[in-house]
Amino acid sequence: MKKNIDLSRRRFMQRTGMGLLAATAVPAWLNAMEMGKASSLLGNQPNPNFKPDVEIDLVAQRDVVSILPGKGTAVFCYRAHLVKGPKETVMEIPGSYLGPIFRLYKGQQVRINFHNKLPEPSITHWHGLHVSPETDGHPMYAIAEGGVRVYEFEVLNRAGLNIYHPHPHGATATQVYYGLAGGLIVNDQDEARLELPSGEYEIPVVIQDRRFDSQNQLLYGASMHDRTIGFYGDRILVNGQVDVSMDLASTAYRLRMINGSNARIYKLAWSDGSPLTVIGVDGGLLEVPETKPYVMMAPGERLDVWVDFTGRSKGSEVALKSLAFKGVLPKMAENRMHGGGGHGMGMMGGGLPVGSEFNILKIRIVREVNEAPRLPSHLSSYTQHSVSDVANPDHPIPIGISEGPNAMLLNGRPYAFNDVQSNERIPVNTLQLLEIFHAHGGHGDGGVNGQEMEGQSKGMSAMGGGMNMMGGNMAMMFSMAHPIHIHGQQFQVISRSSASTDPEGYASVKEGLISSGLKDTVLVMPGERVKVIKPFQDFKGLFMYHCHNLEHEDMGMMREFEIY
Ligand SMILES: [Cu+2]
Repeated sequence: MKKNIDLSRRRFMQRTGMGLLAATAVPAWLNAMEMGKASSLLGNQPNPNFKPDVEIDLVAQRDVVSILPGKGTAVFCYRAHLVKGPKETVMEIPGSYLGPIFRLYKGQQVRINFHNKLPEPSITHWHGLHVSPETDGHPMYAIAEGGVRVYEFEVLNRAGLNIYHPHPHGATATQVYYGLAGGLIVNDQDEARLELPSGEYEIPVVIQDRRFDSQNQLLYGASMHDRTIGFYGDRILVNGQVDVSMDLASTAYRLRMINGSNARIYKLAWSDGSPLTVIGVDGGLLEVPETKPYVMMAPGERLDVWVDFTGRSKGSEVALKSLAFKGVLPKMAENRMHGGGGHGMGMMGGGLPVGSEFNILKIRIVREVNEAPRLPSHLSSYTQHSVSDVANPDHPIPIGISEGPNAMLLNGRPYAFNDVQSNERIPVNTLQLLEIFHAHGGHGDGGVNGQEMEGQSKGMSAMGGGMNMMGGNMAMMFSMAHPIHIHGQQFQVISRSSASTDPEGYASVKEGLISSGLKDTVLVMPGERVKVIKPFQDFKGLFMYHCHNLEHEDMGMMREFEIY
């Protein structure tokens, strides 16, 4: 009975959401023009010819929120106000430092007025959205305190879960760490037809790790070691809260998961040994559901997980865990973490070593329901490309990872604005093959073509003399896993070579790497080579690609493609 009410409410919400799309848009530009007169738009005037279906004021500001018992925690956070559009566009997560979840529909015209009220420059990137370079949150558009940037775009993406977060060069890691991040859901008609769990049965699960001092304040250290392996917290937060326990019903749920951590990689599994059912990844629904014993999730990645608690009795509990694994850290750091050499805060990731086992989220069944929607056997259709479709089947665009004590590089070069190399220039409206690999990571075979070798040798000398002497074994000591994120349209992972530098570590994560679906962030294990096919359509200009270990990104493991 309850279920029927929920289902009809769900259909109603879907109808109203979609219905507003068709309704005549009332221009909101008058309102925006008023703002322009009143404040400094810094050349970012709204376009009077742009007719938004949705308009949001988004503010990055300081706040104090309650995370631990006692004293409040000072944070940076996104707060939003819906100026125009369906009510469900902005869904607050009560009490959280996380920004509200935005819910947009494919085809909507969206205007977001971003106000920076932080005491430092910032800019917002829509991780996963296919938008123009001016709208993508490139670091060159960072605005100072008091500044405004107006984003106007059409939602071109298919249904999926995306992220909004800061992208100022050199300060992304700290701004995200202190709280700036939010989820951005896109819905479309193909997805709506599946009638997946929605409303209270669709739950955001944003996973992060943080460290607190004795005054409940966020601790962030950026020692050389922290920068090299990334910064790890010793408390796990879900949706901005610690020790989260959710009271749910014995029915099916859709968990919309984001790894919003700076550096931590999770090996997600259910505590009772049930397999995980994955229905979607970064770029939306898979073709068919996949069941996995566990799933690896790196910073910047998203997962759409189906879970059905039917048959569980009231009072029963299950936890979402991260299981033990190895092989993602440089050998030197991993030995130190697991070697029992102490638990110093700076060196060990606090009391929660990377790859250790811990609970993320407890779920308690508090209501028995005897019905659940059925998991669809077919979820979505999208164009699946093969190498014969790409413009460059024999010359993949290289993304060569090189890491050293204080030098995190791509294709041998640190990030520099407008430093585009010949192999980073890509003609618009083409489909390209890209190969991501460890340039010094074990095979000793370096690059894939001459262009990349040229870049690599420059980078090697930039790192200082010692690195030039590195043979395969020395390089392996620094080799670690990197989640590589490419801005713009999602890509297909078409092949992964099995990593040979650390077979034991690789075996502990291998079954949890998902290669199907559309991705924008892919975890590349030490020694691994990953080939992807990515479209570069519609927009010319500069688009970033970088490591989504945010400490690495800020250290310069970031480059840009110029689409021409
Ligand atoms: Cu990295």
